[in-house]
Amino acid sequence: MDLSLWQYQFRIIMLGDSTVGKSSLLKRYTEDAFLETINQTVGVDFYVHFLEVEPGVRIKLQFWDTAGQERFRQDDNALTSVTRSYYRNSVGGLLVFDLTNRASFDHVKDWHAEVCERVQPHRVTFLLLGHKSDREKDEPGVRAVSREEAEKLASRMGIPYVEASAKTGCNVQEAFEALSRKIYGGLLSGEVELREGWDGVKCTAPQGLTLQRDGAAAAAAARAADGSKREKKCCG
Ligand SMILES: Nc1nc2c(ncn2[C@@H]2O[C@H](COP(=O)(O)OP(=O)(O)O)[C@@H](O)[C@H]2O)c(=O)[nH]1
Ligand SMILES: [Mg+2]
Repeated sequence: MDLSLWQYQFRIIMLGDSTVGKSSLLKRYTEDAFLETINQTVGVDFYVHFLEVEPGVRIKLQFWDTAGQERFRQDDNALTSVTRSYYRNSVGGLLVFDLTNRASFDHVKDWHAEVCERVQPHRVTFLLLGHKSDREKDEPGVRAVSREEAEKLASRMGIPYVEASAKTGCNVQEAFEALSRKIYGGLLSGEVELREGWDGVKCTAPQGLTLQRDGAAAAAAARAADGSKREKKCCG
């Protein structure tokens, strides 16, 4: 299959404190690899992955991974224009915290609020990911956030919650695909709109979108919603 062929491109931002494992998740999803000593992200990294959401519908997922906003967020005035446009031009956001790091969980609502505010009046589709689930097996008592608590926060924000590990690969694909399918469902239902001059979603065949909306929208939205429930229970 020709890798350059795609119908939609979704731009997705990785959000969360430093060292929660954002880059590792992307490396696992896009290259199926894990490094114990991964380089700290400097500036902005891009990762790309292709996903066929339904037969014949190929999505180019473009992930933005930064260190920039982690460093700048203490001082709002220092936010670079790059970071601002990076938020504004995203359709999806993966909110990541480390299950063994309480502070990273406490900061999730700050990341969420900050992005929601910056993309006004538009909306970003989120998924909450509790990361490093592998550590629980070898280190009893290392978990600092219970599943119930994380699920409660996710439901308050109205978004799905998944626990995953870049180290073992558990639920990584499921998490990225649940988020992508949710965005696709929103696109078909009209909740996510294509906008002139906006890079959150790009479409190579706008008339194709109209046709699909008329024909298969309900079925595809249902499939997309179903995809978000597909978390495997392999994380313990
Ligand atoms: N045990 C465990 N460690 C992880 C996992 N993912 C990342 N790490 C480690 O956490 C550290 C920070 O990861 P990194 O991806 O750079 O985090 P980022 O700053 O959010 O991009 C690195 O030492 C990784 O090896 C995981 O799933 N399990
Ligand atoms: Mg990083």
